[in-house]
Amino acid sequence: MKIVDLRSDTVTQPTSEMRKAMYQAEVGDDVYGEDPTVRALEDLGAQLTGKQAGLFVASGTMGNQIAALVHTKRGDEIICESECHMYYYEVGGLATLAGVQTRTIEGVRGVISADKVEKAIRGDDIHQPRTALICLENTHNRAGGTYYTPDCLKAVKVVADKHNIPIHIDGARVFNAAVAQNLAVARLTEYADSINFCLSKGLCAPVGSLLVGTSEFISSARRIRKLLGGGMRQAGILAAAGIVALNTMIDRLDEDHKNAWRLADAIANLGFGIDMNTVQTNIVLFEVQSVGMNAEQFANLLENHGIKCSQFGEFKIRLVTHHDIGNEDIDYVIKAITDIFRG
Ligand code: TLP
Repeated sequence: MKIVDLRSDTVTQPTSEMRKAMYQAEVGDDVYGEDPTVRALEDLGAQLTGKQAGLFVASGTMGNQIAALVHTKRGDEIICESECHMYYYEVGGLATLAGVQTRTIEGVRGVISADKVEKAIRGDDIHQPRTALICLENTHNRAGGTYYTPDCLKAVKVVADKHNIPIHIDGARVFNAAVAQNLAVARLTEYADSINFCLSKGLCAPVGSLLVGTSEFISSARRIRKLLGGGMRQAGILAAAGIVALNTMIDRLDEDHKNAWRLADAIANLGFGIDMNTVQTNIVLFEVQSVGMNAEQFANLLENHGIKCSQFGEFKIRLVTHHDIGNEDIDYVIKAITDIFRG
């Protein structure tokens, strides 16, 4: 049976150019700082995002948690959106690793406003924790791949500077945010003190993320990465694929966005619950309650057609488009969902 895997863009296979680059990569012991391919990837990531330095980490989760550990002390508080990945999906790492508590704010389609951020910042009061970090997610996964504009980021930065609080961006899919707005990614990273972005999602590298920031931040982050067991040795084998990802896979994200839109439009026309305003990049979130099903039942019916999805709550389904999904796959999925809808 045909399989169409829309669970996530993390399922993407490395391209043949990546496999070749991995085979040929010049490597060394990266803990000694001697892997030229890792160095080249870190420099490329820093340059693209307009930051001084970069650090290759095993995953987006590791990059985000390292950022929290560098920016905060135990007992501090961080401000973040109520369904952001760092809070929702990182195994309680903020509490167990950094020992911080979260002050969550509900965003509008995942975006938190400068005004709400400012209201959540703690005052100088002996009873209260110190607000040590503001975390923003761009694009926002659970909100449906929605993005922050440079203006929104700038407004949060003004507030952050006023209170002397750093900003970390979980930019797992920040290149999707940049491509969707037709912007250089540096326009979305300039207002952040640190950014983590994933190579292993829509950009198709097999493993890894990059954490970028000032040289001082990255040298602290490098120590924390070692603490977490993330000091990898001949990691250039992996970094080589990351370089191909950054050089060749960014612009094509637009195709994924177009496919997501086409899929979402068909789903909307059938009468499923979907907010088309959230369909901004490569994620389609919709409700199946309106067709009298829950997410599990709907996912099982999709599975009968060989279509894999993610359940995002009792009635919500998430479909993610990516490099390994072509136009004909989208046609196939639309037909299957139409058949399911018509019973
Ligand atoms: N997200 C995964 C799952 O963990 C939900 C997915 O399939 O979307 N930040 C954001 C915004 C993410 O979406 C993810 C992964 C991460 C961080 C973590 O990246 P990894 O999986 O590399 O640790």
